[in-house]
Amino acid sequence: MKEPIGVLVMAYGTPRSFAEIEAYYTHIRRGRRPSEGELRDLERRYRAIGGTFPLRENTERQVRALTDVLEARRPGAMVVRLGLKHAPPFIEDGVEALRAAGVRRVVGLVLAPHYSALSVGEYFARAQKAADAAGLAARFIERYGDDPALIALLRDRVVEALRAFPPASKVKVVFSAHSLPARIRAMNDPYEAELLATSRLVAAAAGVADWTFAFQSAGQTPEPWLGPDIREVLPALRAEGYGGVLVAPIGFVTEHLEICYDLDIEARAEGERLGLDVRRIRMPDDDPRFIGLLADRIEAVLGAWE
Ligand code: FEC
Repeated sequence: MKEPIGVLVMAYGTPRSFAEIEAYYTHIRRGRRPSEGELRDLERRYRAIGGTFPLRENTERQVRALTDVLEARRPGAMVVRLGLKHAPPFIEDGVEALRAAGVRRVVGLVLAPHYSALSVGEYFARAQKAADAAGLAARFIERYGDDPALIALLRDRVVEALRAFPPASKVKVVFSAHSLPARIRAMNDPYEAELLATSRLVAAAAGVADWTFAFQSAGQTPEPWLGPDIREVLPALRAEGYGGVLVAPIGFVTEHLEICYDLDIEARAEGERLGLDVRRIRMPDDDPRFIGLLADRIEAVLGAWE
């Protein structure tokens, strides 16, 4: 029998408990320990979302759903393992688990649809290094932010959320994604163009002419980050006479701290202060259309490889 093909699903990762927050934050900071104040602030944000770490469960549910779809399509032919950027099981652990399962070829993907050298590129570099060390051949799915299935899913999520606003309200759709250090502009990085392309495609499919794009969740480091930040955009929209804002966080695929705190708590509170009704779309999560498109992309890589 031919050996199975490995699928390495990579995602950001989150702590499993409050005791792990410091190690997690230190890992995000590439080994630089955060100050006491920064640590307390991060703990405060996790407490504000109910003292939970929803990203872990959500990522695991997505991986299970993908495993089931691949198993149904190619019984016994694929082994799926998770590898996280900043928490165990790390990307390197995921590659090792695939090697131990007897695979020789690995297809890697990140649960983030848009490519940047500073985000997805870093996942790939670590996975490639681990695959090289383990003697595995690796290929990667670099992006899927313009996949028609993702656009259709996001279109439906935008349309359903817009319908729930009171009929007379003037609503702006704000597409958003995680900010990155502004130095990516000098690197000719595709991140911003890919985010705008997704925004344009979803807006056109949903028949939405009134939209804009904003970044969110910029890190607390001294260097400049990409903007405008969503918190700056809200007062300007209020001043332009908008009564509602629908945030569509297209740079993410599930709920986590940057959604549940930065948008659902912080941006919503800022909206309330301004008299703006701030809402957001439901995330793709384990919707069969989202999981199906990941499986399609994996099969396309295999088709080109076989
Ligand atoms: O729910 C959770 O526990 C994790 C939520 C979470 C996601 C996420 C996604 C991305 N990040 C990206 C880039 C950066 C850069 C820095 C940075 C810092 C943090 C901190 C926390 C955090 N990130 Fe994150 N990110 C999440 C959480 N991120 C917590 C540290 C405290 C803070 O700054 O708020 C800055 C590093 C530094 O300080 O040097 C850069 C990017 C994504 C989206 C793509 C992806 O998922 O990989 C890009 C989810």
